[in-house]
Amino acid sequence: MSDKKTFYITTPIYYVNDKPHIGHAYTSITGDVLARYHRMKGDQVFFLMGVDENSQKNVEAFEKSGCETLEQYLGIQAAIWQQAWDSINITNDGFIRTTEERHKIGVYKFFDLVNKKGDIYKGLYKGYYCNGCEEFIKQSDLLDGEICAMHKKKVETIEEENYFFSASKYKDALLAHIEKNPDFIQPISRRNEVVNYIKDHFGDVSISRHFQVAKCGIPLPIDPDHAIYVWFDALINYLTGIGYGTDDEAFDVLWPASMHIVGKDILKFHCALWPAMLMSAGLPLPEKVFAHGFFTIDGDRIGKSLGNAIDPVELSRTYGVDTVRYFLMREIPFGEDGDFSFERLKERYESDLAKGLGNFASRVLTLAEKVDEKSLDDITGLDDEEAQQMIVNAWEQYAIGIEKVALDDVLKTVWECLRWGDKYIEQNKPWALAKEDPEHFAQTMVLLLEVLRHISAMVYPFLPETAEKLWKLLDIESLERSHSSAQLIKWIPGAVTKPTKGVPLFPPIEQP
Ligand code: ME8
Repeated sequence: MSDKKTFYITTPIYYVNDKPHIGHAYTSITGDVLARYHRMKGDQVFFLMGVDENSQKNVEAFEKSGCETLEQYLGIQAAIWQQAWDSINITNDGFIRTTEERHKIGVYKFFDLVNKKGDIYKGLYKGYYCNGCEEFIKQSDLLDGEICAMHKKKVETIEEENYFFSASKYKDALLAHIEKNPDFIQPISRRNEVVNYIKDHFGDVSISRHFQVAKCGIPLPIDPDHAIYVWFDALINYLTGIGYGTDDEAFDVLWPASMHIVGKDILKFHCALWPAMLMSAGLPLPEKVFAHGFFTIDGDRIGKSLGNAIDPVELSRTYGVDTVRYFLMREIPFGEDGDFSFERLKERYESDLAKGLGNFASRVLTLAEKVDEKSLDDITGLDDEEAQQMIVNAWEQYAIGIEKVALDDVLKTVWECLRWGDKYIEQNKPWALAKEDPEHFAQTMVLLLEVLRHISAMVYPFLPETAEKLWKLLDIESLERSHSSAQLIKWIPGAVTKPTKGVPLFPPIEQP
């Protein structure tokens, strides 16, 4: 693990017109796994999340909500989203709402720079608008000439006088940046999609809507009858959430972001419009944008209208927070889409968690309790080269997987270690050694406890509750509290001296 550095990571700010579903949880948990990993590594981490409030769809939801004011509705909804993340153990350091004053201050500062650069002009927009995407759409992207391909709904036809951002000025610079920085768009498989979009479709962008149609939003400083278009406003959250315009010192430490995590649906906003805006304002670009695939439910798109959205908070109440986190992280193959089904969730709980991790931990801890306490830190004569190498290799693979955000691969690596441990137990039969050769038995258990200690650290970013339970059973301090995490990946046989058996980590689930 490298020297301490700053790691600033973000998720999209979600619309609050409904409560979170497992698709949002997937992005948020991905961010959390990376944030926790970097904290464990000793980096200075800032993990920003938030909510996108200046959107017409929030206004529509408010009108149906029975709340007295939009402000009241947004306040209730913002709290619901933050609480949802707390309840699935998401450790975001900041939470930004785009109706906050600090956001408005930063947006004005940013707009001023872009305007002074000569990149804002007034023009006529004639075309199509999808409320679901909050986006102006080209006819060539519509199905049957009038249907949004993403939301499967009829788009609005509009003709408006709007303010535009001269995004096309930055087309060549954007393409050059992507060419020069092969890591900018991740996974690589998505890069061509963005390059083609920039070459064929990227042009000047309307960045305002008249308040008569927008109904909400931050007034445009140069024409207060207009609201700043939601995407132009929303993207700036990545700056205002860390102090842009209000706390320059904090901002300078953290910007540019190490990584924006987004779903594939909003990749082009983050890899085309956003960098063009930053170029115009003279700010450095984020290091990476990672776009993940989408979850379907039993093969269908997740949607309010389909009535199939699964609440991650309720799901966690039934199956456990770590189960939900594990399942979502394990089920989507790197860069692809994945499907959610309760059958798969239960299968993975049984095979990977109860029979896999839970069983291995219980075997090791039950046997270890039988060793005379004094012998557990005696490592003379320990033949552990193969185990040590296995763990060193696993950490290497782990770090590579994290770097690529191939989190399912990272988990596969951890489960390889478990399998190695299970095989070691089968081959060395410690229960027999306990009777025949107490010294060899103690050495075998020293080795297995060290493997389990490493596994507990490896699962921590994904399964924080389980890791905490394991640390208690292993009688080692929590990584977060101990701040000695640089020691983490070292092979230290004898580190565990007072293990206890405890209760099963993954007991049978009580069905609802
Ligand atoms: O687009 N599978 O907000 P949003 C995986 N406010 N991830 C999913 C998903 C699914 N089925 N459904 C949603 C917006 N997501 C804007 C963002 S950022 C400056 C502004 C996740 O509430 C995924 O991360 O529609 C996707 O990009 C995001 O939720 C869209 O959330």
